[in-house]
Amino acid sequence: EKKMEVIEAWLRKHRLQYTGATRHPFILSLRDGTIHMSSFKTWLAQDYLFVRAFVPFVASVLIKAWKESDDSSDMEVILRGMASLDDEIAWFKREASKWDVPLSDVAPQEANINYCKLLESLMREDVGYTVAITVLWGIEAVYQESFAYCVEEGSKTPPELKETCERWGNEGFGQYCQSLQKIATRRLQKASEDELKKAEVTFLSVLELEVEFWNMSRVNA
Ligand code: HMH
Repeated sequence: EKKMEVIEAWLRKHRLQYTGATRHPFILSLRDGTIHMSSFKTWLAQDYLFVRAFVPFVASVLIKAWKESDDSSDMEVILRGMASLDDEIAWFKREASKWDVPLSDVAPQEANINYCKLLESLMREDVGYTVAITVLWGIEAVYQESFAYCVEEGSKTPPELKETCERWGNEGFGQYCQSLQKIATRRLQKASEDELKKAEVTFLSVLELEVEFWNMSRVNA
């Protein structure tokens, strides 16, 4: 009998938290077309700031892969993900100008600051590759699962917001998340009890921070 993979087991154990992060009211409103443009604009500006902080985090995971990984293809997966953030930042700028969202004077809100603080703490040298790659998977997987829900059959997402959903809901991004999950699974299989615990706790923090992040865009928030 095959032992259940670590991530598979976590997703069962923390189903509620995972669903909370991937089926948030913001995403439900994007899918059913009731989203307020002010919510979307808040998310857009805050996520632009988040992605700028996310780049150095991904770079730190790349460095850990180079130092600690037993498989040279890990680095290539991470590098591809990092490279696509270049295009992503350009997309945020275009999208923001389309909606008249001035990116130059947005201030990060508390939820965003807290999330970026977690990223920064994980960039430290004493945080191992296993924890870091697991977190990278978790962060990307939440967006993939969330936006993929908005591109499914039956979604009533407004046409002008479809491109946003496609960005994280497309097949290629799904494949990237699968690759990250495969790497994380491989590493977690060989991890110590301490590393496993730290990875699980940090994954749960990511889920909470994602919920808080979506909450910023609540009407009257
Ligand atoms: C808050 N989580 C947040 N923003 C993102 N862009 C992603 C995950 C995926 O990159």
